[in-house]
Amino acid sequence: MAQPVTIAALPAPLHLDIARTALVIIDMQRDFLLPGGFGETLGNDVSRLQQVVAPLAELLAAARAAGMLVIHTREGHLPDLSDCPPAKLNRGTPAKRIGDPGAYGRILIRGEYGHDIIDELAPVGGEVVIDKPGKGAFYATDLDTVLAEHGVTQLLVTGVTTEVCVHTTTREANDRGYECVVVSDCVGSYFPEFQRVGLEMIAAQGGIFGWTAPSGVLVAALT
Ligand code: C5J
Repeated sequence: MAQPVTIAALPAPLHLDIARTALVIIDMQRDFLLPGGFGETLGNDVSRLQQVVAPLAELLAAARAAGMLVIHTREGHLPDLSDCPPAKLNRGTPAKRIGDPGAYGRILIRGEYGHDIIDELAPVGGEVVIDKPGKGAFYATDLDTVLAEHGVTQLLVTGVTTEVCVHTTTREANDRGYECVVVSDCVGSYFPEFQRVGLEMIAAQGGIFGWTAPSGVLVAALT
């Protein structure tokens, strides 16, 4: 296990205790990332999320090599949609809704091909997979318990989308007392403006709910 280090981050350097840090990979699911999937049916350019895959795969490899706890999350629902509030299910006028048949099975339904994590970042034995019905990874999950069991106090937050599930999870984690580093090239948004502002919001006001740093800094710290 790598030793504690101080990393260059925004808004200020951060002392990172790698033995008490987890890599959290949010919702790198086929439904959000693959051409023809749910994200694209909502009118989004999924290539913007694809840019995250290579740097995140490199960071994941470094975290695994360092023996760091790795946690993957998946946004989705039970097949009967009993855990999907009508306020979420009926939102807007999308071409397809959660639970409808899509290019990769029923959209955002647990057990379907599209709900699962892309091949490049597939969990390996022992890695925790948190299935979450909401945007935040703490709501209606045992994530907090898992982190406490492992003595984790700091999180490297990655995944998609920056302004939705990454932000919600980071804000919740911050409120629960975790120090969060959002890895700037390992989070992605369908909207370039949201990506830029979403990252700026985290580190503004002295790091109002976290730090940001590029993956190169973290890979170097882990190796
Ligand atoms: C969204 C997510 N954007 N994982 N989900 O609906 O950010």
